Amino acid sequence: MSEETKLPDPSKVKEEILAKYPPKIARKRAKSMVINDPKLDQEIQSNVRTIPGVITQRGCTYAGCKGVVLGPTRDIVNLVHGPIGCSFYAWLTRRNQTDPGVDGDNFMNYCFSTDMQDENIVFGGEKKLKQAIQEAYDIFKPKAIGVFSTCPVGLIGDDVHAVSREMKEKLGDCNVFGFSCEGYKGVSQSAGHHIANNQLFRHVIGLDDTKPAGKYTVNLLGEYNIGGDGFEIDRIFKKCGIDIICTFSGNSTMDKFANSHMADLNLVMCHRSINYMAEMQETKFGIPWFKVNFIGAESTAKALRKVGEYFEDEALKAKIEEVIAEEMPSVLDRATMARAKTAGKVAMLFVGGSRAHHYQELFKELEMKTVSAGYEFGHRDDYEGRKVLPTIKVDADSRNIEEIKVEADETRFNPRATEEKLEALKEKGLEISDYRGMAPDMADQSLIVDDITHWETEKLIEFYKPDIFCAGIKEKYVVQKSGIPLKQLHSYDYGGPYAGFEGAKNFYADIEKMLSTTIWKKIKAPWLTKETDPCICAEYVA
Ligand code: CFM
Repeated sequence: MSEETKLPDPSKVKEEILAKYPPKIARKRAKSMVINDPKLDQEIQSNVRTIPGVITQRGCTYAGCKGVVLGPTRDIVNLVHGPIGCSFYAWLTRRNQTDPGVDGDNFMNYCFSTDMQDENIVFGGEKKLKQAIQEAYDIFKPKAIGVFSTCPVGLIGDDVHAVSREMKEKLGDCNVFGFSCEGYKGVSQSAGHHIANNQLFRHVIGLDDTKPAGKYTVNLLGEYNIGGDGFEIDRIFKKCGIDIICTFSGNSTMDKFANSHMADLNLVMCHRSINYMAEMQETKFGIPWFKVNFIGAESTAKALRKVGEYFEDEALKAKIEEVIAEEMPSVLDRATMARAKTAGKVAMLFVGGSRAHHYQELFKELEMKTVSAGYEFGHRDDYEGRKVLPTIKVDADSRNIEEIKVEADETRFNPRATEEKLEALKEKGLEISDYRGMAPDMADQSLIVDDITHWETEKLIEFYKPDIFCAGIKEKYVVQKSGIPLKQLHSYDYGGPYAGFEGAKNFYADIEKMLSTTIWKKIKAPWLTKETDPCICAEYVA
């Protein structure tokens, strides 16, 4: 990178940030704030407890399990066992889209809760849970009911698994299973992803051995159909003639999960939330996996080409090239148009566990610089790559999350590709069973911050003066009050889709618009006066 394009050195601002913390906290936070050198293997402390008292972006284990992984599946009744407050954010507040067709079940617009009261906390809530399962069954006759534990369930010792077993037996034609995903169970929502993967694998995957039709069959793992992203990816795959058996879990159904082990390949989009499923399916059924990214038009083309390489089929490769050639011109036109406003502008991204990496691709296409990024709850492998997995210390918090023992299924293990083939694909640069992580893709001297606090956010905004900040609803108004536009990347601010080719165009347009307005710079807090801020515009003081 040349001198002019070199990013500013954040060492001083890092020191200033840390100086405010008590020494022990400063030492801990220092390990989670790393000035990136893509040539070095730098350790980034992550997946550790948030410091009490700071304002974190993180959510809880229940959020990761119920909200993220199972939430987008339309025909399972997701029953929350807990006080009603835990259900508030589970009801119509997320943006997973789904397509139930004309007469398919769709329970995503409902909110199911046992509404625990004081009396249930004192005397136990299992009886109420049984009644709730029965009631949900009587009204909706669903194929499946998932029972999600909130914090008090673990504290009082209700056995959601025993209740689920009993009710499954009683109901006969409904798959009932529980999740020990109490909010406190892990250090973040990441633990909830793992718990969700385990229970889906245990109770649903492999129930239907029907051989799917289609020459090239894949599952798309870690794509949650936020803002219709999954629909755009489906459109592209369809055009290429590739069949998606099941998406985990955007626009998914129980039947698709049950049949997913029959696919020939697993494509992993969000590594953080679903790598467990990819590994378990590989071990038990012999399905290889590799990492893809459909955020960014170039990344989309790259991912499609990888699929073509994997299937080693000239006709498929030619079809993929044809689709890319058809889609790309309008994407490039839109990018060129947007670049008039976006080139050289500066972005910061702080999102869950994948998007802070993936969206940097779209900013690159807009010729913008990502100066600082981080995950809320990523692990070291999401930053540094899976090569560090053997060196990650398993602490008490991680040990708390069940690691299920999976072995090859004697009758159904069918390695889809030989070792030699996989090796040859690796040679060609396909990340087979691998993920390189975010750090190697970030610029020299960019700042990586894990589980960023509000204090750190404010200081870094002052330092970098970014043109756009990407995060979620909890950060949105604080950032906007400092005069910086905030783009939500969890819900897309009700825009999107942003995946694939059409999605890239939508994103360029939205960012171009956001960078064209000066409105945020004009905002002044009502308590500011001419005396406290002489630059204030007269009309605001009147
Ligand atoms: Fe994966 Fe996600 Fe993300 Fe995530 Fe999430 Fe999400 Fe996210 Mo919000 S599974 S890690 S737990 S890509 S809900 S769809 S947007 S924080 S970056």
